[in-house]
Formats: sequence, structure tokens, C-alpha cells
Amino acid sequence: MQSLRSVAWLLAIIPQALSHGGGMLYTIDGVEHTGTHASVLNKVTGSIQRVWTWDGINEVSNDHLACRHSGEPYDISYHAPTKAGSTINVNYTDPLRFNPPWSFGHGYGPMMAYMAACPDSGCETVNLTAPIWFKIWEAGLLSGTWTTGHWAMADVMNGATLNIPTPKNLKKGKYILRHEMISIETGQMQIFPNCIHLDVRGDGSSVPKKDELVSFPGTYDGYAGVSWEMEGQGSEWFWVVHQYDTFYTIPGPEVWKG
Ligand SMILES: *[C@@H]1O[C@H](CO)[C@@H](O)[C@H](O)[C@H]1NC(C)=O
Ligand SMILES: *[C@@H]1O[C@H](CO)[C@@H](O)[C@H](O)[C@H]1NC(C)=O
Ligand SMILES: [Cu+2]
Repeated sequence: MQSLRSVAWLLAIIPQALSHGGGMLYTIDGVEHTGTHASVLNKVTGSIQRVWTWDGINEVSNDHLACRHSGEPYDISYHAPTKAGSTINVNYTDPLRFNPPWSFGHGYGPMMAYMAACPDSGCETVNLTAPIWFKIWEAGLLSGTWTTGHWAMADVMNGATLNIPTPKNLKKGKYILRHEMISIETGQMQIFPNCIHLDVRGDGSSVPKKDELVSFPGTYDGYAGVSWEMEGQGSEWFWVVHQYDTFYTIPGPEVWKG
């Protein structure tokens, strides 16, 4: 019994931040681009990623919901070239925590990806809270129940890359790609978006219509199937109330068909 108790005690003292995670390394059309981290300012080579921290991860109405605080581009920022229709690979394994390897720390909840068009001059000055975002991909509960089933997010937690297919017919241009994990097992949601800059090439001609665009914050408020008012209720909501549920409705708009 002693060992069981030690495990429980160890789990209890793991700092919360250690169980989070973010995009560390991107492979885009065969080229690797270093992601960044709250504590790793990639000043030398710059980054396609925007600065993110874990501030306010529980707040669905936070002004930094789009790209996470601060959401600013790095001092040296660039756009990764990619063909419309390519798959963006995101590696969540933190190169600074390799023993043991540390990837995204949560395995229950939806993963989503959104894009937003930027002016030809680049994405650095885009107003992130404006209605500019369209959903391009999502993955949630693949099989089984909420508590014992297979969530796509668990694969990333266990070391797989997150693979995001971009729309085949998307018009060329500069775009922000916002990829997001939402951890739901603690009752109070934890929202982990990261944003990167892309330069999409190709002959596509599709762009979303105005009414297919959403804003952050704004998109998840009052969403049926996911109550955002979990404060104080703890993980009972997940582990007791929903334990036998076999369907999870992913929040946000429909995936844009392109
Ligand atoms: C992710 O990156 C780490 C290095 O930081 C590497 O060890 C690991 O093999 C990569 N994972 C995948 C699935 O490519
Ligand atoms: C950004 O967009 C939001 C929402 O449309 C708007 O309220 C705000 O004024 C805009 N900010 C700037 C600096 O234009
Ligand atoms: Cu966490």
C-alpha cells in the first residue's frame, strides 16, 4: 500500500505547469521550424510562432484566447512556406525536458485548428480578437466513453505529433494557423492555443465567407454540450457526470469545407 500512496502523493505535488504543453517543433513541407516556449525566446533565428504563456488558461473570455498571452510575434518573425493541402506536423515534446520526455500533459478533450487570413505584408499586425478565424480541423473522442475511451489528444500526450491538414483549395497568401488543445478532465477547462505564421502557396481560389468567420474570445461562450461554468465543481463533472457518455460535441463552428 505504501507504494500506491507514494504515487498518489507524487501526482499531487507535480506542479500544474508541468502538466501543460505547447508546440515545440513544426515540420512543414519537409522543413523544420523551431517553435518556442514561454521560457525560450528564440531571438537568434526568429520564429514562425507567436509568444505564448499559460496565463489565463481557464478564462474563456480572456482577450488572449486567440494566441495566448502575449500573442505577439517574436522580434524576428517569419512565415513558413507551405502548399495548400499540406499537413502541418506539430511536435509537443519539450526539448528542454527530455529525461523523462515531456509532451503535452493532458489526454482528455478536443483538439482544433483554425486559420485567419493576413494582409500580404504579413500577419504581425493582425487584430487577433476580430472575427477572422475559420476552423480547418478538429479531433475529439474517437471511440469508447469519456473516461475510458480513446481521445485523439491522448496520442499527442503519448508522443505522437499533431497532424493538421490544411484546406486544399485555400487561396494563396499569408495566414495565421491557430492550433488548440482544450483539457476538460479537471472540470475547469484549460485552453491551450498556439499560433504560427504561414505563407500558403498554390492555385486555390477558396476563401471563407464572412458568416463563416468567428472571433476569440466569443466563439465558445454558452456552447451547448460544454459548460464553461465549471468553477468550483471540480473534476466530478467529467469523471462522475459524464463517465458513460460515448459522444463528445467539439465546441466552435463547423469545419470549413473549403
Ligand atoms: C519530437 O521531437 C523530439 C525532440 O525534441 C524527438 O526526440 C521526437 O522523436 C520527436 N517526435 C516525433 C514523433 O517526431
Ligand atoms: C480589434 O477587433 C475588435 C473586435 O472586432 C475591436 O473591438 C477592436 O477595436 C479592434 N482593435 C483594433 C486596435 O482595431
Ligand atoms: Cu496542464
